[in-house]
Amino acid sequence: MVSIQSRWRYLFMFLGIQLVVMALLSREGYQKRVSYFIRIFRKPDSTGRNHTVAGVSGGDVYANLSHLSKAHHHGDEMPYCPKTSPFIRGPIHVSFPSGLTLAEVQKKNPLVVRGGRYRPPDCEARHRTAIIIPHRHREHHLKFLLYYLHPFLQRQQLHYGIYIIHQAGNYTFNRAKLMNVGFREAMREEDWDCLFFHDVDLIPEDDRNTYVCDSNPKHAAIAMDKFGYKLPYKMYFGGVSALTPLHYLKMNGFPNNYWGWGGEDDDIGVRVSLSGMYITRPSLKVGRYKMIKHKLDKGNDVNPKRFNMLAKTRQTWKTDGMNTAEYETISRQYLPLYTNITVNIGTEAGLHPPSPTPPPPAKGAGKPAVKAPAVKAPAEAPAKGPAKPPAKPPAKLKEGHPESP
Ligand code: UD2
Ligand code: MN
Repeated sequence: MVSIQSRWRYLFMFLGIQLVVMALLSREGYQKRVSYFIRIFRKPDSTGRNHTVAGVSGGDVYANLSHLSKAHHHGDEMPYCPKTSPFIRGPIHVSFPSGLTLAEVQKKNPLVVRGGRYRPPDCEARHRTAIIIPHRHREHHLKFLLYYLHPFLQRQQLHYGIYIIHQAGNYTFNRAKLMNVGFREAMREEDWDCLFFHDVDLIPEDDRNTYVCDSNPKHAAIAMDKFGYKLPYKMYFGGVSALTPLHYLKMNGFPNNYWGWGGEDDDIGVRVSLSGMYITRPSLKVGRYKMIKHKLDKGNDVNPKRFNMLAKTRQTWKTDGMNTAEYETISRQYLPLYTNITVNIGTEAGLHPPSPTPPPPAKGAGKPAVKAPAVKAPAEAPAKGPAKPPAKPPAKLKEGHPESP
């Protein structure tokens, strides 16, 4: 039998234990409940977590990076960064606000040092990646790319450097040859273990698309808005690709002879398989990019010879590539957000083509006055004359993008 007094005692004890248990559980439960309500009512982008904007999900590319600037330096004793960075979040919201300046980009990236270099401040990076960007007259695009790319790479805890390879003069643009220049110039500076060859107008939309190399050449820009976020064709290798120095040398780099728009990306894709490698890709969900809308640039007309050249890649890849890339470095500038390398890559007629109206040979001179071209002239006649000094200001950016010819 239990007396009424002891019944009350049991009841109080029972209530007491319940209170203690509730107090212990409530700390975590309370936090969860509060954060649930915050998530429901917060403004878009206020926390940097993923949210949905008009059906496209994406977070702020700068979210949660600010505490890095307070991180300690441990000198030689720094541990390796984790295999998967804790900053990786997934989809990134990409938009192009007017009025953005390079000074703002610089302010938002306090840990980026001279020449556009970065190392994680609190751990030893597992990967060293150089970004190579062929460039001419696309400063507006470059500003947006830098705004997104710097924090994107920091989220991945990479040791990285950004190189802009700027084609000097107004002669026809040559994207692939500029990549060869970028490879040589970047490797001259640091022992990069991976190189990302990157169009200036492509903004990655998911930070799980890690800028590290695979065992084989990787095509990273697999899903672009301009192609409806689908791979346009199986061998497509344009936009953004990643190769180790060994991959690059194994396929003799990129071709030097594609002047103007088109074909060079397919040639590079063919080189990958001709040299006994294959193309790897991230998933369609992760390899997503937005291309800043534009028209075909002045000085980058569609290359009419591209199909004929592509048909011959098997015969040409060993004799046209990294082993024959000739150029002259005009300047190397270590700017706050990138290294700018301005380069003379010559013309189809060579690095120092003969002038169009050579002066008559001096009387009694034994040798011809005109120097032979430094690079073997192509079999077909050049489409345009040799490089002229810049006569006009940079072509203005135009809106819209042509249908891919
Ligand atoms: C496609 C490919 C690109 C390349 C090109 C054909 C995509 C996303 N990209 O780009 O990788 O194969 O076709 O050549 O499909 N550039 C300048 N200044 C110029 C011209 C070009 O900086 O005057 C650079 C810039 O980095 C640009 C890149 O070259 O992103 C490719 O040129 P594009 O953007 O005009 O060609 P697009 O978009 O058709
Ligand atoms: Mn483009």
